[in-house]
Amino acid sequence: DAQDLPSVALLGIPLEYGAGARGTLMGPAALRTAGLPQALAGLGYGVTDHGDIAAPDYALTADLQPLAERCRNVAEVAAWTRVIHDRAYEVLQSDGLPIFMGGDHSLSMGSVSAVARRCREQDRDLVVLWVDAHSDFNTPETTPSGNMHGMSVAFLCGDPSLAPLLGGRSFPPVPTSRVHLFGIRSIDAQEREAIHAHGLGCSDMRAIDEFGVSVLMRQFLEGLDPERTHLHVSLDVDFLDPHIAPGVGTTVPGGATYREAHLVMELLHDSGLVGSVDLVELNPFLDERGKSALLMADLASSLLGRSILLRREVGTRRPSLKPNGSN
Ligand code: 5AB
Ligand code: MN
Ligand code: MN
Ligand code: MN
Repeated sequence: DAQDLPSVALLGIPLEYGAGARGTLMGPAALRTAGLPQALAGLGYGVTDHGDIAAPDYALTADLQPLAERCRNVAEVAAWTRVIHDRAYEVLQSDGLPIFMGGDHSLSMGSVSAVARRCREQDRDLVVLWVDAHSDFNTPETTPSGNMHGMSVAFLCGDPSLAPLLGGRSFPPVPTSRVHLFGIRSIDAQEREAIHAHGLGCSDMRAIDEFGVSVLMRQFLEGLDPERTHLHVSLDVDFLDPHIAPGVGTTVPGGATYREAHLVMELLHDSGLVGSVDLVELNPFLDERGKSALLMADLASSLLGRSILLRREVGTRRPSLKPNGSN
């Protein structure tokens, strides 16, 4: 029923300093051009578009100096992380489900840290579902590229070497047991060791091939406390197979199909637990006639209740995952 739907808050984050390829700064504009605000309004949500965050001034201050050698554009990324965190925290205080439209994946250091801070205040358990070809668990010490979009999960789990990025702001690190990586098929050697050592949840592409997204997603969701969980979904374009989503700088073969990706979104929607979303890494400069932008907008619609293309009704498809059947 449309009256029960919360409002949605869109925040554009035109950031590209964390990625190896330029062009993700055009991501928010492309998601709007693909019709994301209209699609969500069409589902019955009240939609507030907070516009794009303006590029902050930056400087390589003494606190960042130790990171400069191993992290590309660290001054720029730090300045962005701080302004994203502050703006996201403001948006989280007005009610509504925020969608952070990137921008490269380093933006999640700002958005998810703000969500973590808000969850602590509201006494909710933050769980992060990282839907990505990569695990983004590198640190300045282990990164093979220096690209900071490959370090976001390590930052959010409290890696001390990355803490200076937030410039004195504090947030509760996300416990590694409350991070689940989904769709992973490209991990660096030291990243793999760290993921095992820290016990992050992981449904990699091998598991998806063997068991299917439905079984894995249901297992993940069944482990969450429906009364306490705030689920943050961080969706990287490269989760998708490059044939259906070429508009990303870090394509990896063997990604999710169109239907697998929609089913993930539909199951997440049915859980009723999603409280905030990142749509990241869309690079319109590399896209083909907007197809990746259109797919990301469509997946966001599926996540919030209905596909633009298939025009199904909200919540009529399958039994709820919630024990009491409310959805
Ligand atoms: B993305 C790589 N592991 O650290 C690195 O696109 C790739 O946000 C990171 O998932 C990809 O540079 C970061 C090789
Ligand atoms: Mn990523
Ligand atoms: Mn990725
Ligand atoms: Mn990427």
